[in-house]
Amino acid sequence: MTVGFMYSPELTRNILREDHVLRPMRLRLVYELLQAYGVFERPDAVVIEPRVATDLELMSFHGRDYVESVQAFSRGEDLHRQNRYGFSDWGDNPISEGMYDAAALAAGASLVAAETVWNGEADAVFNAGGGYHHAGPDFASGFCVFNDVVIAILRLLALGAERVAYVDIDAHHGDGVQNAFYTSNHVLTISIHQSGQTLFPGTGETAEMGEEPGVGYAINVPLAPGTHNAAYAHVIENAVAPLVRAFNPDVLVTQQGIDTHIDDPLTHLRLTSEGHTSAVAKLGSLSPGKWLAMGGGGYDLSAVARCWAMDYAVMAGAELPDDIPPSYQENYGLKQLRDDPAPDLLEADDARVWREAEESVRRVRELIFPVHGITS
Ligand code: OKP
Ligand code: ZN
Repeated sequence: MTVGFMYSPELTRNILREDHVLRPMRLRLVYELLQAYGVFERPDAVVIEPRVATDLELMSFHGRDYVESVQAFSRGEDLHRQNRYGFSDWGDNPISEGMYDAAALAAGASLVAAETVWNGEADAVFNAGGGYHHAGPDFASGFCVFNDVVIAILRLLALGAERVAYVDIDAHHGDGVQNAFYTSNHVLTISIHQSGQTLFPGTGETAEMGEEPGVGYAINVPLAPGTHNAAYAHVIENAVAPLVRAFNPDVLVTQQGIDTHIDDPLTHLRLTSEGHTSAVAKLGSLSPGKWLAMGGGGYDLSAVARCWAMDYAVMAGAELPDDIPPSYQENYGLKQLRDDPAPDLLEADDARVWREAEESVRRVRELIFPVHGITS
């Protein structure tokens, strides 16, 4: 079992705006935590250097005009045109110097990760600095400039993959990836998220299920605010896992946003490290031996550092003791790797969490399972 971790200090540098909630230094926290635990001393745990994606590679999904515009904006040119492409000084997608290079490097990292997994040089690779699932062909959205996920999946298909399963456990709906493959039956997209009724980007209802010939190959599992480990495990077990098994993918791609965490400032889900890593472990058990894992959202730095380090440990089969190594404790003040159990919800809130989770499972089983010949 060889497991890669995409890393270069360059991936941690681009500041979107001083007050922006997405802080690229979070990736360094993950890397240094794994290093402090000595994980990279294992012969099977390898750090892989990313490269910058070329314009041509970016244009496998994005329009030429968009790619060239992002390049110009990044140099401070043509800024009066930025609003057309989803950018604004005050909003989710501000323009920063070096934005193009950072987004092209994130996409290049996902390409290297995809190629490494497809070639069999590694059984699994984690590109924690990727997972920009909202970007569209001609616009930036939700902190995402280039959709490295779509670009990586397109590369897998070009290399010969016939079936790619994409499972997105970020708290937000993976709309950009879903839409890119909405009419395809070669890419199964599954997104589990806080319902669009209460969270950006507002989409991701169970009724969004793909269009010919992709009907039944886009799956959405919306969840109520307050959703906790137990309800989350229930939907993975009863809606997601049977579909991935029946689809029998050549490659598994996951987006492991950790903004589902109870401490995340942007969402209202209540997962702890236990709920998140159990979900990742379950998904990993469905991998056909080729697993491309990506990061995604995650805006509480402690949750990001600890949970993504644990994700990589799951992938590499490494046991991490709960006591965080002293060197890391001194630098960042984190002491304990795993979260304590979350406090219980009020009874009425818990009832709503279960009702909505069960309703989403029921709808997926009713609408989607028959397409895949799963009887339940
Ligand atoms: C990105 B990812 C209203 C606020 C919306 C955007 C959140 C993007 C999340 N304009 N904020 O999926 O974690
Ligand atoms: Zn998110």
